[in-house]
Amino acid sequence: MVALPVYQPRSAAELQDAIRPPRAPLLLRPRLSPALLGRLPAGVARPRFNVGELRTGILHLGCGAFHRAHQAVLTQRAIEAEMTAVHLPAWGIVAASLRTGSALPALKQQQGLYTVLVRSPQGLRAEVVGSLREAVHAQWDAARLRQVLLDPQLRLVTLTVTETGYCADPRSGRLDWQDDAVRADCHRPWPRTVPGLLVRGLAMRRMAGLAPPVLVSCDNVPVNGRQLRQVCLDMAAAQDDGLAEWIARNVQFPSSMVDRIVPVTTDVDRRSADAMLGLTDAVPVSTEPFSQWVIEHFEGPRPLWEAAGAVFVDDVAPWEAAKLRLLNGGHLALACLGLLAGCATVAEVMAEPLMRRYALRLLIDEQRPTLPPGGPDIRVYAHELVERWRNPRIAHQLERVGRNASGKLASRLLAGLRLNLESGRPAPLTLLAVAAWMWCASGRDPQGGVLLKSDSLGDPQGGVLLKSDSLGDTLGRIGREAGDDAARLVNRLLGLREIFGDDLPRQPQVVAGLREAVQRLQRDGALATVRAALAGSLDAELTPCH
Ligand code: CS2
Repeated sequence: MVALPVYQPRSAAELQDAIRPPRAPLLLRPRLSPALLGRLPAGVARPRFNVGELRTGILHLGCGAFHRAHQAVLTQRAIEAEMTAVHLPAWGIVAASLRTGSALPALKQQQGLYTVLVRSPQGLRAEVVGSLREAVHAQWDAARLRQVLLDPQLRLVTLTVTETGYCADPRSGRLDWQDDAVRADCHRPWPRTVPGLLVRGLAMRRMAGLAPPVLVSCDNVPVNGRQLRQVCLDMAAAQDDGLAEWIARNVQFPSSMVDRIVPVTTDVDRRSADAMLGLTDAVPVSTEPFSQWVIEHFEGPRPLWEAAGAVFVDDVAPWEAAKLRLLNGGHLALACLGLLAGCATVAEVMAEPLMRRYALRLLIDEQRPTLPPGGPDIRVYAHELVERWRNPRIAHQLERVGRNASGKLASRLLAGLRLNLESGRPAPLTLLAVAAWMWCASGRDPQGGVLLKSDSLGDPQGGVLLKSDSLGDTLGRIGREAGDDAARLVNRLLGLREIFGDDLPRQPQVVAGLREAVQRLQRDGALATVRAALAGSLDAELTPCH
């Protein structure tokens, strides 16, 4: 017989804790799992196929909430549209986490199942997704990932790894050899960066005589397919010229534009999912009703995504530019101005009529003229966007939207600014957004608002946007050195070539416009500055167009 250790409480309180019956009946709800799908209430949508029978054909890199609320949902619908009584298309997804992998244990426990909560102003609906068949970590489960990369059935690799995942030098678009992780990947037994992993996988398939998968980027990066191709070719060329040639000849890298607003999952979402399912789901995702995917045509087998609403086009560029400059550019502007105004979420900012006017004017007057033809109807899109941002059921944190803002500015706000300057069009609202970022990036907030509400009040490093920025240390130092001197702050930040290039600091109207806007933000606060910037602008075009 094994002698069990005797439990000896150290105090009466500890004894009470130890013998108290478990409190929350919620915890007694069984975990969501394939075996329990039949127990879901009628109102909860679920996969129409037997998830246990679904074979995998897609590897997805970046197992975050966005992928689970977007491509995985469209893939489920595509499978359902194509399946017959005797055929289940093999489009299950293996999702690989590259970083924290915090959702992995729960996803593994739930055998890949999770709930998508669709929140609209009218209410909430829930759908259980079963297209994600396996969740792995790119490092901890390296042996399994190797198997997946060598699976002859693997046809597609999709990616949501954020801008930084491409390891590209922002100025040249080439692989950034200054990055230690990139250099190390050429020698490591198992790579860590995205280009490193992809090139290793492609090399393995070439050696094994297998066809390469199609690599589909789903990140908010301009011409994302071309960007992905470039970093993969650079990584391959550093290892083996033959491999680089083979990739250039054989691998397709279609660009794609993805769109769906997906805030970070909160306890409220977990409680909503549990209540709707009658089961416990530790990793639901919450999102808006809108969803869009525009993909460049490519050859080879793929899910019937068009049956799920995806659109295939010859050229994604106009769609991508519209999405990046309107949605993501607008988001960034609202995040910076909103944080300065003491708001916490996009919906809170948009509840303010003045900010709705600002958003529409920014999108229609200043971003629209910079967009190439061939994409969406910009006026309709802009009005729809404002309605999406107003959705009071979506708590999209400004801090999250502004995460790593220094890496987002160029494609989202500065690209349009440059085109406006070239055509001699003034862009005061764009400059105001950039000034708001500068003021946020300085880590200072004269109103003592949200910007410094963190633990380090009074410390310029405490600016919420700095914590998450890859240039956070540099920005914090510049902010401290500039103190309250707006002109100095603007000059020093404009000197960051990786953000502003060589051209913008040389444009007198940019320097003067930014200085004036930062001074006003500093003196009058965000809302008064926005009001002054809008004074006199005509609202004729702002009537909704349906
Ligand atoms: C946001 C995006 O955080 C951000 O940068 O602008 O995540 C945005 O919500 C999505 O691109 C919407 O499709």
